[in-house]
Amino acid sequence: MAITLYDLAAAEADRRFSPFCWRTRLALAHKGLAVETVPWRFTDGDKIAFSGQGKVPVIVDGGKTVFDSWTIADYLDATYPDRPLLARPCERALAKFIGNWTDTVLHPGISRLIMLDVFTHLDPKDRPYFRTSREARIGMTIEAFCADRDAKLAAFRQSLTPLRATLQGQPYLGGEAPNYADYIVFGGFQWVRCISEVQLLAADDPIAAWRQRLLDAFDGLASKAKGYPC
Ligand SMILES: N[C@@H](CCC(=O)N[C@@H](CS)C(=O)NCC(=O)O)C(=O)O
Repeated sequence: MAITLYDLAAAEADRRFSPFCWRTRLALAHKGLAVETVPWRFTDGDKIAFSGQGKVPVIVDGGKTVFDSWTIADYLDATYPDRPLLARPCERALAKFIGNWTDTVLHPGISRLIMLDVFTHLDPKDRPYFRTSREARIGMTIEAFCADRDAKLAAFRQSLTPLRATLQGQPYLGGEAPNYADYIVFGGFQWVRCISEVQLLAADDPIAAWRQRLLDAFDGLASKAKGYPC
């Protein structure tokens, strides 16, 4: 039986843009597990109330409900040990750093470039909630937060130096093949591709070559998803 994934959607039900849900999508694909996704919007709290919290991703696997992308990755490795996402405890420990860097450096940098694009793509019923909750967090309007995007892009690209230097010397963060660390970081780039026309990376950036490898992975799962060319 397929695993059910509650997956953040924009106004168009097939525009799936959550960086956290993309981690889980790729983790499920890595395992070769069948998935059925359910589009979920920010104001659909009641649809995932059974999980006891209010954020996606949430998966339901038979009788088991699991939420939080990291907990889901652990669950998948424990339950389906073939094709591990993180093969050894030291790999998992290093992936924790990657996750924290992604959540506290990469995602905030991306937010300043695309939060307005997220807002304009949302279902109208989600917009007041999104504006109020995000503006309380950032302390200004979404429009002010995202102003002067071109000027911010150069600094954002510069902030990717450690990622670029790593991917100059190896095809994936996991080495010769992708592991969950790759999916964590890639989720951020896929968030952008699904919701914004901004060109995050120069064409000759080694990070762009890595992103393309992951867009092509699993029969083009990420590249076939609704988004913008990059
Ligand atoms: N730590 C969680 C974060 C999940 C998360 O923040 N999900 C967002 C979508 S990208 C969400 O559901 N937000 C609901 C809200 O802001 O009300 C994870 O890794 O799964």
